[in-house]
Amino acid sequence: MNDELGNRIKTYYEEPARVLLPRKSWVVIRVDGKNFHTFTRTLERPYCRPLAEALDRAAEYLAGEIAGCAFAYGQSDEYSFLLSDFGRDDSRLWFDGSVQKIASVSASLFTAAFHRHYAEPGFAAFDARVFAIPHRPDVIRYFEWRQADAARNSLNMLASHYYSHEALLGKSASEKHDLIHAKGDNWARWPADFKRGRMVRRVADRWAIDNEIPVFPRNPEFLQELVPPPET
Ligand SMILES: Nc1nc2c(ncn2[C@@H]2O[C@H](COP(=O)(O)OP(=O)(O)OP(=O)(O)O)[C@@H](O)[C@H]2O)c(=O)[nH]1
Ligand SMILES: [Mg+2]
Repeated sequence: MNDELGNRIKTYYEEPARVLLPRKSWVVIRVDGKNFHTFTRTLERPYCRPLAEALDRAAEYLAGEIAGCAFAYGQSDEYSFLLSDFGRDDSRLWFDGSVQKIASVSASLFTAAFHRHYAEPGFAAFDARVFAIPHRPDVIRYFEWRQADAARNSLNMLASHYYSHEALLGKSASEKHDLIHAKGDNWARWPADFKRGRMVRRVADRWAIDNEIPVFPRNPEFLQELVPPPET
């Protein structure tokens, strides 16, 4: 009876909700702080390094757990992981490409690792989404897009450090730069990791943080070398 009931539940209800990612594709997992606008309210602005470092440690840990992880890129309250199953015909995607399993395990491992390294009170949570990108140039564009977001976020954070929300409404990026200059500061002089984001990548046999990554479109070979080539 119990087997029958279990089979019924599984075949009627659980299996139809099992979504699998395609094999032989690039896969991105993006983990993002849930409601960090509120969680970070009391943290240092425009850039809270202990927060960034706890995110880095969590990303280092998760990169080590993900089968076939190539690298991870992080900025603001998010980290994106690139993985693939290329080069090994017998290999499977992480969790056989099960969307629910990958997303839920990524979010929970990242949250647990973040809290191990982040001592402040408060309870952070992260969501995760996972998707395949079958077209290699779009994998490169994906990371360029997240890095452009890092530049926009850091400019907004710095501008709102000096000006009210109302004073910045409708202002273009170059107007925000001018307003920051008027306060004697300069976005360009802020550290690279604040403006461009950070990377977790393999150095020798271990995962390491890179705080000095280039602007991707200005150094196209940087991502070209990190994104796995397609299988032929
Ligand atoms: N104080 C501080 N806040 C930061 C820093 N980095 C990121 N944040 C905050 O993190 C937020 C991230 O924004 P989002 O991910 O778009 O929004 P969210 O509030 O997390 O909402 P959801 O992601 O939709 O759950 C920003 O609005 C900032 O307030 C930092 O270095 N210092
Ligand atoms: Mg968020």
